[in-house]
Amino acid sequence: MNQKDQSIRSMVESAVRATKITDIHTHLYTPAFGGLLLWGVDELLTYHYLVAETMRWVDMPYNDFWAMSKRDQADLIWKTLFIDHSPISELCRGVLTVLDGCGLDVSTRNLKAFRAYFDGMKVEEYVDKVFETANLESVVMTNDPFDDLERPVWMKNPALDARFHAALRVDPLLNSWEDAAPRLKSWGYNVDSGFSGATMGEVRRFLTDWIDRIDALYLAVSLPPTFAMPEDSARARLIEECIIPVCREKGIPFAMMIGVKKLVNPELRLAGDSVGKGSIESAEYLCAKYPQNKFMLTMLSRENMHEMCIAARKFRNLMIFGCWWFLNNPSLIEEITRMRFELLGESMIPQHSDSRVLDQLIYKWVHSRKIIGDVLVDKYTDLAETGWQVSNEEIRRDVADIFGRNFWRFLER
Ligand code: HDL
Ligand code: ZN
Repeated sequence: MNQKDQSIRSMVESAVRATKITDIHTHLYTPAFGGLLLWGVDELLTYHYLVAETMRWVDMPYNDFWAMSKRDQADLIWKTLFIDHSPISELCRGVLTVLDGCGLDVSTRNLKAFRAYFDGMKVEEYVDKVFETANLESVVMTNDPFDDLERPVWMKNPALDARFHAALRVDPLLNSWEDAAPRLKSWGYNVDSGFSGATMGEVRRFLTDWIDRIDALYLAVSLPPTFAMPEDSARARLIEECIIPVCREKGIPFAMMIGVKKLVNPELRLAGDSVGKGSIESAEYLCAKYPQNKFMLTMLSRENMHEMCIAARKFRNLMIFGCWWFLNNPSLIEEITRMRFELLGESMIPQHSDSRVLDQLIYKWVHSRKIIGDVLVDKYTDLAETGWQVSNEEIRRDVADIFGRNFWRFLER
């Protein structure tokens, strides 16, 4: 590697390592939400991705697994995926990256010792340690007013840790309106599932109340591959008559997360969802019809990635983000990030962690920083080969943009 290339690599690695990240989509909670915040090695091991991988090796009935204690589940997962078979899947590797990041000696394979480390840890102390190790500025939570455990906490106006921002998640409202309507009614919103009377205005009031209550940075929903706009459906009416006007009035983005096939194997519970190719036309329709609105978009199918980049080239009110869920693997993160830099330059958000367990912030960002950094080295090296000299300040500027500033600027637009 010549001197010029070496200096590019060292500048990029330093910038990528030093830049604090805004993680724009997670399932984490501040400690004020109590047990809703998951952390520690047994939560890491029983994360639903590892459950799915374990159940491929064992023949026990699913319900027997679900009847086990979390510790027994973790023991089974550890034995199956780490001892009986090498932990080369991204999720298993992630567990080891976290343990190593906490300064534990992974070579001992001593789960008892790993547990002792977490048993001695206070959650507030561990939040600080994880944010420092992952070098994070802040995270955005996923906040669901239809969640019976989460809603009561919000109603007591909890004191939030400033590193945790809120996003309003409305899957039940948009994807199961028939069930959501009576619940809204029970909360004092005068709605009717047949959309009669004041229903649309009352749904807008519900959205506004919750955006204000949680100070939501954006409004989000996960959508099936069959999601279509325009469409003669409750979901389409609620999006065009409630979500769009409220988001425009509040100046916040509407984040669509398209491609989830819910519960293809219900016995796997949270691990039972699958993936399907969505329709980019639906996102293009909304971006074109509502130029005053801001839209964020991530999709779950690898086959949607290229058209998502092209749609972003067409609409400056569209911010694409992340290598979501089944795309959050090194080979796909690299492929998608290269495609995005080549088609969009830095005007996108390359990654979010989607962390459900606090500790995952460590591994998801250690792994993604490395991959994104390596792609950036190639891109700057390509420039150097034309004679274009990129400065250290410019590299730090670009990395700050993709690791947080693009998000915050998009919110301000
Ligand atoms: O709907 C979502 O936000 C997804 O990220 C799901 O939570 C999914 O189960 C998940 O955990 N992905 O990582
Ligand atoms: Zn998620």
